[in-house]
Amino acid sequence: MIDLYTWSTPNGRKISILLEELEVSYKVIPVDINKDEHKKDYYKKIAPSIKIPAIVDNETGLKIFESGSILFYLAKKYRKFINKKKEWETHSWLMYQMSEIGPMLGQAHHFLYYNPGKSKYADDRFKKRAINIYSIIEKKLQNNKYLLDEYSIVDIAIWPWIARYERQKIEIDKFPNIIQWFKRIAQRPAVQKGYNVVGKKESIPLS
Ligand SMILES: N[C@@H](CCC(=O)N[C@@H](CS)C(=O)NCC(=O)O)C(=O)O
Repeated sequence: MIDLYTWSTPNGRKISILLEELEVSYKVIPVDINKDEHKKDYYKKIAPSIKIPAIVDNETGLKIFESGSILFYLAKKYRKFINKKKEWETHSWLMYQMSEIGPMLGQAHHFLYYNPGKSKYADDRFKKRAINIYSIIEKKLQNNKYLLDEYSIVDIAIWPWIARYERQKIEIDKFPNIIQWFKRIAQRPAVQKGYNVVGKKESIPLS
């Protein structure tokens, strides 16, 4: 049994989607970041980063934080959603998601959606970075159903961030490959289930 500490955010959803895909039994422990529940002492012992998501694997006793690390751990443990022949390409794309896609699109949410007009410099910077990210993904999906041939943890890591394209002020019609890929993944029952395991129910866009 896996304990999943999470909230209804793109990083949190990555893990509940993968756990649903793996059909592993898991328990959701809500950590409402809007109420600072991630700052409680008990949680800092699980995630010293003081961020969601985190897991505790009760089988091994391991505590794991950072969503990319959790995705790798679970995919390796259950030998699914990671193509052995493409393990290092999986690493590269996952690192790109963790170091660029998540942080930059997160900043886009802060400036373009929650605080538009507060800083023209930041608005311009993060809009440009967001468009750049979408252009890279769009190109990677040219003639490909999934980012690495087969559906993998790379799709699972990126997809919940694309679900927030409206907050990032992205004109999604300019990215037809992304739309097709997004809809393809949105149809998966595990994705639909894993999208709403905690917090207020949200509908999946574009579906
Ligand atoms: N790199 C981390 C980022 C985690 C992260 O930023 N989590 C956000 C929610 S998506 C959070 O806990 N925010 C609360 C805070 O920063 O105080 C990961 O991918 O796990």
